Amino acid sequence: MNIQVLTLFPEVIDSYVNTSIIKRAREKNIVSIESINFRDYADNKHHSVDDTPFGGGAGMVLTPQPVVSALENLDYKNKKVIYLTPKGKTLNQDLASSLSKEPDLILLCGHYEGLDQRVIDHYVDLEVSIGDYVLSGGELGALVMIDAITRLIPGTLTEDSLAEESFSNYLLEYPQYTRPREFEGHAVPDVLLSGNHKNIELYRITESIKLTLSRRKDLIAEGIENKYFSDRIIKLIKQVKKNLL
Ligand code: 6GU
Repeated sequence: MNIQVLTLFPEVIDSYVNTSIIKRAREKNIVSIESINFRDYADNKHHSVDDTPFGGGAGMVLTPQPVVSALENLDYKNKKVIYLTPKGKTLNQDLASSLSKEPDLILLCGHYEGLDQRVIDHYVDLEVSIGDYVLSGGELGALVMIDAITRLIPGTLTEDSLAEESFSNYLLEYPQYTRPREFEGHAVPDVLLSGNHKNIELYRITESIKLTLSRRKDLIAEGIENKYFSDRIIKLIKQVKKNLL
């Protein structure tokens, strides 16, 4: 997959995508990520990219020309253009999963009061938000999307770690422990030290179900609605609800 990020702050994007799992995915050529400063496409002497809003009001609006020139330079017609904005469709695991199958994404980051509506209307395919709060610009949204998408592309993670993750199966992940066996008087659950893999698996699924029922009942309801759970998991959910486990 190729991801191109149009931003006034490319260094913000570059710093995070040169770290950890995304860095490794780039090195393995699973994903290419390029940040582009659309200020470089401003055709005025001062490389200015914003102006006051027609009709008045606070703040500045990004002018269409630099953004559109940058998009044209990127052959945007053959790519999915996404604008990061609090007005967009809220990112979730399903949206990340469907976007992870796109060959080419262009992520457009606004700043100030955002983009001129004509750019959104005529150049943007999808508007995405990362949650119900307002950020100063789209860069954090773009990075959140890049992270969520990259880890879903085959080869980035091992099959096992992907399957075990929260949300990938409508259940929050079970708790993890490592050495030492006892820390500040708190012991690791005995079952994890038992070496009995069937019991460990049952303990983990049960803990996942308990945690999800207490924190995110909506995920369980969604998993049931999408007929995601096996008969065994459904039975365990019922038992946990009845306090039998
Ligand atoms: Cl993607 N951008 C901005 N500026 N604010 C947001 C957001 C994105 N998602 C939630 N709030």
